[in-house]
Amino acid sequence: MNDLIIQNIKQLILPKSTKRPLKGAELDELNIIKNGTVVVKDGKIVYAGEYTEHYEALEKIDATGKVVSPALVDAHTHLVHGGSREHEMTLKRQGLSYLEILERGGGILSTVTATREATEEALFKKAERDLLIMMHHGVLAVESKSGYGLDKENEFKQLRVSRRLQDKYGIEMRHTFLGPHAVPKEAVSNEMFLQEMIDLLPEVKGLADFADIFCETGVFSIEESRRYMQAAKAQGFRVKIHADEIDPLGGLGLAIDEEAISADHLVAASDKDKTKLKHSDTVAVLLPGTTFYLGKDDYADARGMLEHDGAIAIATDFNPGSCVTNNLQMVMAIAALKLKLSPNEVWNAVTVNAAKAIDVDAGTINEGDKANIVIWNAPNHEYIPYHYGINHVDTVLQEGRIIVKHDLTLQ
Ligand code: IZC
Ligand code: ZN
Repeated sequence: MNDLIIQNIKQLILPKSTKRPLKGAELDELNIIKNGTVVVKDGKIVYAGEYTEHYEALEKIDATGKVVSPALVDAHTHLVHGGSREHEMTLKRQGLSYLEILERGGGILSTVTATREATEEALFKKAERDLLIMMHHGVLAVESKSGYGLDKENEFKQLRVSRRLQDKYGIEMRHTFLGPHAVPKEAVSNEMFLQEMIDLLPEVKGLADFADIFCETGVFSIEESRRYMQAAKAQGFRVKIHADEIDPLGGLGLAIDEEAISADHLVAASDKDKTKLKHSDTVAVLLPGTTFYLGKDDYADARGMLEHDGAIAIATDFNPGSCVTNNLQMVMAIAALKLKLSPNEVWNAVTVNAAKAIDVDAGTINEGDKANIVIWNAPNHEYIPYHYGINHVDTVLQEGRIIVKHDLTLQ
């Protein structure tokens, strides 16, 4: 006997199961079934498709008027961090830029101080709360970066917290070592600090899946980033890069040359680098919530990247400085409005392609997949990025078990 059947689904969203990320025009293709049915047994999908009465199950959920989709994937977050930076809003109002705040020892470096000061337990509690908020918003696969320790003890502390969260909640997670995220005050030189981080890589191997670097003016150069990525690959890591977020240094081209699993941000990526996407499976992870939060007018050229047959994904970049939201639905709205993505493109970008950007088996609910499912309080898939800034989740099922149920009843 099956465990669960979800019946009368107004729109059942079924992203394609593929080995490679969806590219270019493929992102606008999404299988949407009217009056769908989903059947679950032993935590896995037995059937997802058109209405049928062929199956029986112990439990039944009536999804009349609702959308059902795979749980979302947040492919770029700085989930584990100490403190907060609300005081920077005043500095920004006074006209200081993100990089100017960092140059003055604020920004990332103030989060480094708070993260170093926090006990592992305190960091765990804070990140746990933020992870639960993500799960309440329909996310069941998360990438989580270090990068606020900038020394062995504290980078490892962040990565341990990240792994403990995965153990506790059993969700799909990938852990990323971002030792070269900034140059700490005590460093003698960029060069020596980068070498220190490279020397940590063999030991990081047991804790992290990916190695990442912040390639930006005043942080790490293209040459330094190449050196780090090649050293990480030699240690068996897949690599990622924070590339062309503010200045066009050429990080996208480097990522493609080094066969990075993803290149993230890309607001200032050059046209020449964008054309290279055509022959690459490196996923361009776009973070439009960050552009919005930094108050910029120019967003990443998502349409251009798709025209060049690129693979794109969308993520929150949740962090305490440049994008302080862990609501991926909000970022879906910004992607629709500012990156000019169609609803189909937005959904593929936060499910199947986001999963490819972090190499997790997630983002689809086709036969045999884990039953990580969201039932949405929305009449169609376009509605979710349209009615922005709120949580549309009705129910979240993790491996077929209800873990979140929202209603608007007052106490
Ligand atoms: O804490 O500001 N861009 N790293 C690179 C960040 C944003 C996170 C932060
Ligand atoms: Zn980031």
